[in-house]
Amino acid sequence: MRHAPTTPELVRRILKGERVSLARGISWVENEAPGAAALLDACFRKSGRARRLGITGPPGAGKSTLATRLAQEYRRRGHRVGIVAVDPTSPFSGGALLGDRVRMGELAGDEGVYIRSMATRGGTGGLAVHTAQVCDVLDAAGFSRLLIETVGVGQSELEVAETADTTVVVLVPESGDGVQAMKAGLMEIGDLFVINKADREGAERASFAVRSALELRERKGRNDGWQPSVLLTAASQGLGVAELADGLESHLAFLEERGALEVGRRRRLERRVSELVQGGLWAGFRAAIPEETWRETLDGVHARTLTPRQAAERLAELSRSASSNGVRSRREVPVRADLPDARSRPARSRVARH
Ligand SMILES: Nc1nc2c(ncn2[C@@H]2O[C@H](COP(=O)(O)OP(=O)(O)OP(=O)(O)O)[C@@H](O)[C@H]2O)c(=O)[nH]1
Ligand SMILES: [Mg+2]
Repeated sequence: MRHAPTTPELVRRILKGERVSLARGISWVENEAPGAAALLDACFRKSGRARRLGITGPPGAGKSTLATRLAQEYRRRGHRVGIVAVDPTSPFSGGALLGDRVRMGELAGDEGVYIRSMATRGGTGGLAVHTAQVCDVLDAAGFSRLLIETVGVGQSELEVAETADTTVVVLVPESGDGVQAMKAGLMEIGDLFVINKADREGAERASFAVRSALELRERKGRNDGWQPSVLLTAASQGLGVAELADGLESHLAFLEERGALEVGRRRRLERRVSELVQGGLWAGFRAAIPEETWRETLDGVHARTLTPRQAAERLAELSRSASSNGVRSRREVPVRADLPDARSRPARSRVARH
């Protein structure tokens, strides 16, 4: 493929599962290239069959190793497997990508596995939306199990994990001591828990600590009837991996039987639409405000002559009139003249509505 293909051509090749086209299509999505929207629309219509499995946990817990082993296990069960390794910490996919390539090297040459590393990008949707979009492309291309690996250390990572149908939290024996102090978010998103590196000391104790923490979670009323299991694995030796695949499949079956898979998917789609709307509105809003106005307004807030609420209202008003007058009049919008002087108002009413 020397020349750039047209979007319909590329979509056709992706749906046939052509790897070079898949790589190109995913790059379009990541870079928000001109053809990406049409490509995503076409792929989205063909998606919905794959099961999306989140694999998250602290750095170095063995997520990539486990994903590699899990992919092999799913291959034995007749699935085609996509792995999306998300690295939110680096703006370039340098080190992490290289590391994963080495670790996931065992999968090289298998046409039934596709591995992609993603790094943080700005853009309209944010990382979670991009990840979901890449999964749509892989889903449309016929990969039936998608493993989404992300380091569970911050909000955006939790959001990525939440794009999955089911989520595994990978811990290590040493995590046991810190479970009570562990980020509540990580404990709450897990449908299954894995103590990896069970070839080391303390795996049983860690497993017990996680179970106790999960009982607390249940008492807080977060239980949906599913009892998260806690499994032991030694991913580097492939131990416990078949049991993990069984556990994942049980959870998917549990969700399906109760209609909860579709309820969850609907909720996630709603979130995706909301994020896109918010991103689009923000982009339009920001583009309508000249840089100078933006700066002056923030100066006003900093000097406390404007409250944040007043600033936001004024900017929104300016943005609205700029877009209704069109680009032509953007510079003509009287930036300062039409702003009532905040200082002339009594201080109390300025803050009263916060
Ligand atoms: N002893 C032992 N080491 C393991 C096991 N699984 C993985 N490792 C090692 O742990 C290190 C980290 O493994 P990765 O799979 O890269 O972990 P990760 O969670 O993907 O790491 P990041 O993506 O960097 O957060 C590697 O050196 C692995 O070989 C295991 O079951 N036992
Ligand atoms: Mg990794």
